[in-house]
Amino acid sequence: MRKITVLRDGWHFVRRNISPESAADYLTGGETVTLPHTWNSIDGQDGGNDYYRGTCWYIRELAPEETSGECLFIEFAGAAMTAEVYLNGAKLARHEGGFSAFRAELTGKLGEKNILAVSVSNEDNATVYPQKADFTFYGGLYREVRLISVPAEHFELLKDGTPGIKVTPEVDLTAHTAKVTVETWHNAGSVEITVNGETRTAEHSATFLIRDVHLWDGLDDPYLYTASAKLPGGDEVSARFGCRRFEIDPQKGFFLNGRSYPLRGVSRHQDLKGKGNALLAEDHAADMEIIRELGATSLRLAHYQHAQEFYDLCDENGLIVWAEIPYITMHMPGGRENTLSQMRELITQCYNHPSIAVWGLSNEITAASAVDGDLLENHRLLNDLCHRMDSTRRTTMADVFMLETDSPILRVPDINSYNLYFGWYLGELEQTDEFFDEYHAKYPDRVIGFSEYGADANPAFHSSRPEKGDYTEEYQALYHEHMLNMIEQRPYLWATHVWNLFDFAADGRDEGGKHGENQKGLVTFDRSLRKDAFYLYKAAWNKNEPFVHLCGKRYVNRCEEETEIKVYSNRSEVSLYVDGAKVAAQSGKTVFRFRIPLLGEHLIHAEANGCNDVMCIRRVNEPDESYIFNKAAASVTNWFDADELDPSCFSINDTLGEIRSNPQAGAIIEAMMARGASERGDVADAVKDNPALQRMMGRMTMVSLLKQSGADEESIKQLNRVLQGIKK
Ligand code: GCB
Repeated sequence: MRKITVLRDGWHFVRRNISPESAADYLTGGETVTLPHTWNSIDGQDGGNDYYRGTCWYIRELAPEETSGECLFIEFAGAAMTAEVYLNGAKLARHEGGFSAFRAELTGKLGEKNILAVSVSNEDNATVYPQKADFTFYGGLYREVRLISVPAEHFELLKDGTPGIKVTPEVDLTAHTAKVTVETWHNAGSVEITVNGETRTAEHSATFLIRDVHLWDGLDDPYLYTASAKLPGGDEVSARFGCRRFEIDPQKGFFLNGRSYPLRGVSRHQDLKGKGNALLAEDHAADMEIIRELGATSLRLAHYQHAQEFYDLCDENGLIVWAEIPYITMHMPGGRENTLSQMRELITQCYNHPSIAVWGLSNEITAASAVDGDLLENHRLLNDLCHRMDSTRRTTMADVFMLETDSPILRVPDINSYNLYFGWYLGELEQTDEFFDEYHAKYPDRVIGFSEYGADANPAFHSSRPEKGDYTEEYQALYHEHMLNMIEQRPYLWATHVWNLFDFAADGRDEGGKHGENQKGLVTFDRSLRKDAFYLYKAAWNKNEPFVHLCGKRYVNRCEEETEIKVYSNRSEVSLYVDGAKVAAQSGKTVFRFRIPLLGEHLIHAEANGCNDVMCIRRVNEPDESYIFNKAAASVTNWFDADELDPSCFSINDTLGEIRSNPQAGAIIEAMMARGASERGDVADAVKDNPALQRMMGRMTMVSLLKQSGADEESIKQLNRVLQGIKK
């Protein structure tokens, strides 16, 4: 029999590096912690890019009853980022990669007293990914640690954290059958494998035929089967699996079980305000509830392997998943082996999940690296590895917007996707539409998707004239209205994922009124508030729960004679009531806009097929300053147009490219832009020298770049004065 003991309590935590020999000294006194645990739950979320990245230790004495059994293994579900495991001072294992599980064997190494000491490090280095990315690299034993006691004859436990059983269902939609191959790894003479009530004895693997198969059919019916395997000595493993068929067409997008099934969804990071990445099962379940409410069909689980509990939830709830490794932003020549081992572990550990459709090779890897031979080779090796380990799934990668579409790197994965932030960081919303139209026209036979898009919003900020870069809830909503429409008109996009479902920690960021947070979430970091844009997607995607949502509930004080009331709903008719009287009704889809005069304080009520929502707004005489992030810039809208400019000299109306072509003017701009990039965190700072990005920015006027960066009035005027002093 297999016995699993979760080692939750009784860990002694040392917040610095110590020698393994001295670990026992820390069993008394000091800090005791309960797992899951991270040491960066506070300093990794408060901005400043100054969270502790170093080595810490977790020490625990194993009780005799915990170590019983013939063979004993220890399993770490996640140790971020590099871990070394010691038993009574002797090293048992080292593991590089903070997101995959690994195990070590304790059999034959146990003594009378058993002291387990684990060093965990999230220190920066040049070999273990991720090293440069827009999220906090929390350190710690942030998932469960378990002791697994098994008989002498047992399923394999060490190799790449394997579950010991691999299930491959192949569905024949016409015959309505599934051929299910079950492979196992063990040290016994034979194994009994059972699928769907049928049992076979085999050396290692067996094949079954399920007739009249019950399909795993996405959100509608995510039916799961179980395959189990048992050794004569009693050790047993099992895996749930789903019988489904995925197809991806360059013209028609994604197909599930032979029917068109557009993958429309969101990305998720595994962290939570105040807890970091040390999530409990209930935190994962609560996130899944929000995803179900949204009605997404797909999730991109970025940018690394997520917890097994979460892939399980995806299986159970019928989500279709993009899984990936943290090969991100910057290629490290010394990191090749690590990308391969992280991919091997991802596939080994996640293979059986029916929800997973694609393996992601990398994310924006050319943002801070050139496409050279080494980077290409690394991708080819990863791609081949995926195909060798899994012939049933496709590979993909998330390309950075400035990667040329004819770059050879795009030919490596089976299918591609782009992360595009036009209308947020750079450029206008419509450039997204143009990008995909051009790509699809140029490469009609290539599958293309939209792996990231989003805009930051702090729900404290509001405006009736939302603009790119203002961090208002209203601009985020407008941005997503555009994107939703763009996507609906392009069914060939094989998958689209909003960046991000939740705000998340990026300790290097300091913007939009918050420190250390990326605020592109549709829901706040603590999950307490759904921003308006959340309801836009709910209106478009959730087919089951009728609802109506009034936008702008937090935008109470409005300084205008007439105001827009915007309603998101998945019903086709919406009625609007002001102070109890019906003022309008509208038929339509998803977004309903009304305009009403503002006289004083009003009770607004929207109704659609019995669903209701209410809010209070009021007219004020002065703009509510608390709604404005960049007060200085907002108060001087258009001041510049009135200025008299000398056309023979430079001004902020010139493009960045024009200004740069002059050495004197160019040097001033260079220094200013470097400062701006560092406020947006590590990644902005690292990519600022990318040639394609520079080219794209070169075409924009200085004034639009400044507006977007949130520069204040005095700095803008000052820069203009300086530029006006430089002859063209
Ligand atoms: C990206 C990255 C993601 C960032 C995001 C952003 O392209 O892939 O990790 O968080 O942009 O918000 O800038």
